[in-house]
Amino acid sequence: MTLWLPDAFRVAPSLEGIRCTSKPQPKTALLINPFYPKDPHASFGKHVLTPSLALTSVAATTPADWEVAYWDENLLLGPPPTDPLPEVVGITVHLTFAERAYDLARFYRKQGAKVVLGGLHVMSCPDECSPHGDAIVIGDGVQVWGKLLGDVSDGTLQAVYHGDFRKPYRDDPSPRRDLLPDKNYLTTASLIATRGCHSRCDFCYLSTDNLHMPYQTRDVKQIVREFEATEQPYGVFTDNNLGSRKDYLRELCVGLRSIEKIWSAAVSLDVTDEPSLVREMALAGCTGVFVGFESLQNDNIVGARKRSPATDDYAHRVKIFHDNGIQVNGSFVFGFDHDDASVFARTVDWIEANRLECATFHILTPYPGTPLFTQMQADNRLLHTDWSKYDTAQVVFRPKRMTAEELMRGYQWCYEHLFSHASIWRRRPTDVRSVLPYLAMSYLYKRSNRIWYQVIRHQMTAIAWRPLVEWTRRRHLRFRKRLLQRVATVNSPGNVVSAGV
Ligand code: B12
Ligand code: SF4
Repeated sequence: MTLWLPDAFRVAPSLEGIRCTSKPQPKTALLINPFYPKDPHASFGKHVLTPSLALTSVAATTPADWEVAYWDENLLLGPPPTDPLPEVVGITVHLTFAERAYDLARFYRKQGAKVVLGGLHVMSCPDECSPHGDAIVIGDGVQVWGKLLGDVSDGTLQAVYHGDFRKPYRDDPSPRRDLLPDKNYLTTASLIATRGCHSRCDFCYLSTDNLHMPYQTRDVKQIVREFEATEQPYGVFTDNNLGSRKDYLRELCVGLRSIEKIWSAAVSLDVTDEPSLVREMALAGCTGVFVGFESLQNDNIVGARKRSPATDDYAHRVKIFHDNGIQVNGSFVFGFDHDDASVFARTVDWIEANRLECATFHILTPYPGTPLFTQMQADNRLLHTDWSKYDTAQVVFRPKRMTAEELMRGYQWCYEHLFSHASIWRRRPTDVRSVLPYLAMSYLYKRSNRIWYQVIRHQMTAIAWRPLVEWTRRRHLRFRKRLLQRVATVNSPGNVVSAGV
């Protein structure tokens, strides 16, 4: 089935014919999040749910005598600004949009700006990225951005800067969320409290060669202050795994409880080792979790070296979240070596049986620099290294127990099936009071890509969504009161905001 994908979500804005008449304006910097093509199987709403913190974090260390601006090409606002021409253009680079980042770099360098490249792809493939920028930053940009701009002013810009993720994370300033176009996102309260993860799955970017990212936490009071300052009812924790240190998560929940906002976060399933912690999360405003289940087969989990409860315990763990009114957005990966063509129907059946409110599917993707990539390369299983296709929606390697075509078709079938009316209905919450909000979420968020396109294009995201989010927050506050009073049985409140990125 061919799904609807408008050009604006398929191709980046053209840079052809844009000429800049002014010279680079000294001490001005522009930070760009490049365009990437959208997967029509998933909700377009996902891309305006909440911004990445990469550039706002870096922006926070801009020297006081510099001006800094932010541009996200995925907001469909046209080509990035050139008037006045910034002295420095900083671009974040991921493998899926590396080519677009290089196009932007070429364009701005031609106009006379200095281009700095940073981000995950620079970390894993510095040699590839280096020729495209005047400087590259490997690792933490927060550590080096201020110095780098000083070097530009002094005429001593270096080709390579290194930012060490082992430096104390607590010392980082708050991200510059004030630079974000507030009306274009569902929430600008992207939050981050921790860095790293207690696990190191073979396929995860955290396992990239030479990446040393110990698990670190930020000051709870600072996180709470930042969340409050956003004046947004709903926040999204962008942490890789907010649940790696349960004592810290508990402390964070105590801090968040008083501000009466709602939030979602990615956590590993082992937070449910302590059901009382899950309850604390709910009482602190957690309405949804994004959980990397990855696979329902233990041999795949062990093969990927993921620390996880046994798969036959997954259902029980999901129930712990549901019992505390927390929606579960499950993430599943297809194409592991023990997966055959039966994996798709089995996974969808399980999702329905356990009434997961939402799920995201990914085709196994070996990111460069990870053990998975090294292994696939050694086994000659990679089909190509066209990074633009390494977006977890396309098959880039030879699977073991099915063909690449079967894997692709199975992945598409799962999305089509999950967003069908029948599946949405089958996964409705058991509590009748929650059915309507659940249906609203499923239809408005997941089945309304044509509406999302119009909403995004006309910069209506905040206006259209925030009243619904505020309604959810109020429902959640009422639910919290009941949860506090309750001893054993809990009814889920249902939410209309997504259960995580
Ligand atoms: C928010 C988010 C999103 C948002 C916004 C994405 C966007 N590009 O605008 C949404 C929901 C839309 C999204 C979608 C997807 N995402 Co996403 N996302 C994230 C998430 C949760 C948080 C990003 C963040 O804020 N990080 C915190 C910042 C501070 O860290 P950072 O980005 O590494 O930046 C630091 C350095 O790298 C460096 N730096 C970065 N940029 C720059 C630029 C300059 C100039 C300098 C000097 C330094 C610098 O300094 C920063 C401060 O230390 C991350 C997980 C994570 N915790 O990072 C996944 C993550 C980035 N996403 C990922 C993926 C796979 C996707 C999808 C492909 C998933 C899918 N199939 O739909 C899509 C496609 C989007 C795309 N092509 O980019 C992967 C990327 C893996 C990889 N190796 O590339 C990650 C790492 C998740 C994971 N654990 O696998 N995503
Ligand atoms: S649990 Fe998640 S964040 Fe942690 S290493 Fe595995 S995939 Fe990465």
